[in-house]
Amino acid sequence: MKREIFDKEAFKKEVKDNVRMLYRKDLEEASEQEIFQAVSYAVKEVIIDQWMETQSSMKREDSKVVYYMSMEFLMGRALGNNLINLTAYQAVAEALEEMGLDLNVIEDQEPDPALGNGGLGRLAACFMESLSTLGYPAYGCGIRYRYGMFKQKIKDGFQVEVPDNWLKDGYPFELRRPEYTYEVKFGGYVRAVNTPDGRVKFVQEGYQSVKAVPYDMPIIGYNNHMVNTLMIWDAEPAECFELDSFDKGDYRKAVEQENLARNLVDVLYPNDNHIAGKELRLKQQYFFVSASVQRAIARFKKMHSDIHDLPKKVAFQLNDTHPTVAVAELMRYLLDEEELQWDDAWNITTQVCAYTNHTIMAEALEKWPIEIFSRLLPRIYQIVEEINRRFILQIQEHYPGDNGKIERMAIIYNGQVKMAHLAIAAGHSVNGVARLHTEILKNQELKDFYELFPDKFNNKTNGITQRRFLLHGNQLLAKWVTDHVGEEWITDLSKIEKLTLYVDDEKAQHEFMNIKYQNKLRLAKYIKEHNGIDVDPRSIFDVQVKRLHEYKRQLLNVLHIMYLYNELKEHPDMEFYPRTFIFGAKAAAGYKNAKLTIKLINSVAEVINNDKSIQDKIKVVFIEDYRVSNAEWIFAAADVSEQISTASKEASGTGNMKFMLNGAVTIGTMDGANVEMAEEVGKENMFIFGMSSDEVIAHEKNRDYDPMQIFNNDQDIRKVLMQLINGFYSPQDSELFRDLYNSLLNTQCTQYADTYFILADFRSYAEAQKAITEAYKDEKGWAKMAMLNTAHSGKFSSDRTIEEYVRDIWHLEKLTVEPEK
Ligand code: 26W
Repeated sequence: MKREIFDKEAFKKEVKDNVRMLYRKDLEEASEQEIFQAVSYAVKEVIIDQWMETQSSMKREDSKVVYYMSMEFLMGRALGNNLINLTAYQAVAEALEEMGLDLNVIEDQEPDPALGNGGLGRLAACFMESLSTLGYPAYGCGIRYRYGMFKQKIKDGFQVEVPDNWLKDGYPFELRRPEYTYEVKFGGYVRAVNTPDGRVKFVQEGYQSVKAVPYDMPIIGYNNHMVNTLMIWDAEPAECFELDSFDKGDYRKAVEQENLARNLVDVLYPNDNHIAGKELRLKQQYFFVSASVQRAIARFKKMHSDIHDLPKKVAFQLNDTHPTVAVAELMRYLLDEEELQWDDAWNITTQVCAYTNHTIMAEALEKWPIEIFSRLLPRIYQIVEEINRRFILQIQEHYPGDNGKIERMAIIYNGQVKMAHLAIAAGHSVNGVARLHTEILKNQELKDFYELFPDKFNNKTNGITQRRFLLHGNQLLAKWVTDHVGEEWITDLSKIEKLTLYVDDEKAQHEFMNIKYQNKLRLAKYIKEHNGIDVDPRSIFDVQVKRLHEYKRQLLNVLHIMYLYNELKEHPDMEFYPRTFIFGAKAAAGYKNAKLTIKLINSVAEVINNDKSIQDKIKVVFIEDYRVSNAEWIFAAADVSEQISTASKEASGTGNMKFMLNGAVTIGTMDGANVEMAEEVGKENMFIFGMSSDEVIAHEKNRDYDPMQIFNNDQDIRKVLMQLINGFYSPQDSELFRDLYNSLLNTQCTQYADTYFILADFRSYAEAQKAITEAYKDEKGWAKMAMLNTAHSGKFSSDRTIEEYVRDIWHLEKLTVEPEK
């Protein structure tokens, strides 16, 4: 079936030519970075053909297109995955080898495009890849931040943030498209103008404008010639003479306008689940949304004359509330440019827009002060006011006299514009990202909205792409799976279930665990190189990698390690199976307790790793700069996956799925998608602990949780917590970890002590950890459990998720792209 896309000799020549053309050098003189560039341009040659073919089929078929709008796309490196999806990885690896080059080393030269924080951004990247693989026409719409997620350095155990200048050597997989430049306007005021035909037109005047220039990146489908486009927008200054005629000659304004463009897309906000409420962020949102809406409509209008047909050809998916101004921008366009009546425009807008919610954390809900919103986006604000006015009428009609409803549901209230309310009122679909999360939205957080619009609510459990997280990230296991069940799993992950046939087969068990061992060796080598720590690949690799957040409870994990260490010291002869606890996490720069938790992990590591008396039974490793590229290796090497969020707080989680696919066994709470994982693999093949989401929510309502009681009654917990404030892990400064101690016990410091129920779940967590050790000692039993996890991960492919979005929300048709003859 596979057509050879790469003629080896031609490819080799191309690489050599590229080195000459780009750098005026021979291969022997070129640096590794230069070779990466040359190889990438050679690959881009092939991509370009398929990209153009895809564009022509889209035009020919006049396909409906989804525009996935997201402030974040956490793409990770492209070269390796592009080769995988072109089914050219082996061929290129061989060609390079013949030239004396190592593809792995070349891949490692690529910057890790990190235009996202964590789960939400990586989900957007997985979705784009699945859309292409499944053959659905799509554009990703985002921002080309000049600096992505910061690089993390650990200095003296503390996180230090270093700017991520990912574009410094030039990025070979992007394409500047100046022909699709649009103007985006900020500020000024709105003037009502009477038109000769007796209508009123609204025009924005005295504004500052910015030019939005898109860069396209190819998103390659697996073995199907389909290449979709991620368009990310750069801001360029509009020339001074392009100042609104009203402001001609206003020098100060011209300079301001230039500065606006310079700063606009400088940097990704590195907060996850916490809103900074900064004016620049709202500017970023409107900037990329306005440009994307303009490009989508221009594309539509090339082929269609009746704007009422827009919903037949265009879907906007809003990735959380961040791009929600899209609804008002679309309304503005339909009202002001197309001169439609309100009801007509509204009808089109609701059919086009749909919203995904990714979190119930109160501090992540976007609200903008009216002052900022109306000053920055005067016309958009007018439109939001009108949407709000009509929405309130609708509420009053439904619930006469119920002012509570208005208070809770209004889009504009108490001096703020509530973006989630706007998204729900203006879209035809609201979805959560795992079943439990969607239920919590319907029954708690968004209850009022669910009552008013029951039909809008639906669930789309997240997924991940098996092409990156198994086929590329774990090539040994990928090959083994293919040898056992055929290669269908690559595009239909449900087929991986056939592995269940082998779970009792000793040979298969042995091979499976041996592959895990090889991957552990690879990670151990990485840890040695980066941390200088020796870890034993035969120990249990117990891994928690994700953003650092109190609700994710990295603190529970460390406190438990501190407890285990105390146990070992008190009972030196106790039976203890060696464990390596591995962490990776970035903390938002201003998030004190998160940063202190990183320091605590490193301090605990320092003490334990250097205590000869425990004979290396516990090792603690903090992997610096956790990101997509090292994540692939980490998932492949994990025995145990820590998914220990306070039940009800983690909307879905997607790391949990990546571990499962790679044959790690989960220790977790009944939260997010863990619930559905347990359903697929069986609770007996996971280690479930802790309070249920109902219990957590009940305690929060009743405010009847008292961690001090646990502290007073449980000697082990008490000892561990005292070690936070007696200098045991910080001999130079015994007060160093006081804030963490306080967060657990002191009601004066936080609103409630132990907001995330760490002490409440501690014992049950420790029990589950003990059960893991017991299970691991049974080699065959463990191998079977690990294999069952891989075998039952089929549901968690983003291909399945995308098919559901297509079926229920977007209604797209598949496109076939014929290879050029
Ligand atoms: C700056 C404010 C802000 C607010 C929220 C930034 C980023 C967010 C995101 C919603 C945080 C996020 O990434 N949420 C995660 O989304 C994943 C994909 O759906 C889920 O798997 C995670 O559970 C959820 O935390």
